[in-house]
Amino acid sequence: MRSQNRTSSQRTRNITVASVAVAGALALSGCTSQVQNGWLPGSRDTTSNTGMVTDLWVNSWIAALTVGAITWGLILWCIIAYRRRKGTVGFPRQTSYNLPLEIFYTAIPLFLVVVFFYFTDRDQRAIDNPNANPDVTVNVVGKQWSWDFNYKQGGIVKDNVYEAGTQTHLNGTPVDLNTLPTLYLPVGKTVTLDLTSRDVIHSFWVPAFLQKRDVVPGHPNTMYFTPEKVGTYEGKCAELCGEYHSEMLFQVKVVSEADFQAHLSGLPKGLLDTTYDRNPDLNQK
Ligand SMILES: [Cu+2]
Repeated sequence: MRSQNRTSSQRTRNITVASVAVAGALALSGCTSQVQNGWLPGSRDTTSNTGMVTDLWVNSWIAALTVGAITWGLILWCIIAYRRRKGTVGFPRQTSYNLPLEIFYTAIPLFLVVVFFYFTDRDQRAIDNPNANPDVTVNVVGKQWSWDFNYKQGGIVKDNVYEAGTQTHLNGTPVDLNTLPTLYLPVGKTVTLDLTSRDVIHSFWVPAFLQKRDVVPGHPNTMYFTPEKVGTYEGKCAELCGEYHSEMLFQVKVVSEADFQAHLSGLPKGLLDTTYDRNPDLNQK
């Protein structure tokens, strides 16, 4: 009896040491910004929405891992505490129906789903809340296989101007970033993107902005945010849209308002409207 107690207390000590080591390692790794960011691209102040999206992502993982750790712990405990011991014969005591346990494993997952839903819905509403008077409105047009950017007059944009993107050609050598269609946005200004397509379904995706939205012919979509960090960000089409889908690359440059105005003044006047659409359904007259 005595020796058994000693081994079990030793085991408890070993488990305690191991848990402290694991918790310590986790706490230390928590210091890096990459971990705090949940391994998401960009940083939490890239746009007005990235902080919110990062928090939702990281906190969901913390909740999921906490539940996971408790579940794994209970599974291990059952395996060890109720293992078959030497000299046991026959089946263990058979039980069926345990009402408290059944209520527990129905109520807890339901509670989890409700909590996840609440926070997701709250953040989604905030992110999709339209800008009342956006400083900049750009009609981003997806087309096989590039993008057009129509800067619409209004807010701080003085004239209708456009940039017509041409397809990137991936041939095994590094892409010349300077030739990519580039969407310029002024830092700290509210931006509304009207997303439309000339042909098939595309998807506007700037990974660092943590927002992605489908670009659907005949169904305009919208994206709202305020870029908060000057920089150059990679973008791509995220919806398989045909043979050269992977060449549908673009850049977003977040610049000062002066640089933004300087860029706009160098662009051709007018808008590239639906004249250039080639949606087979819409073209049939
Ligand atoms: Cu596409």
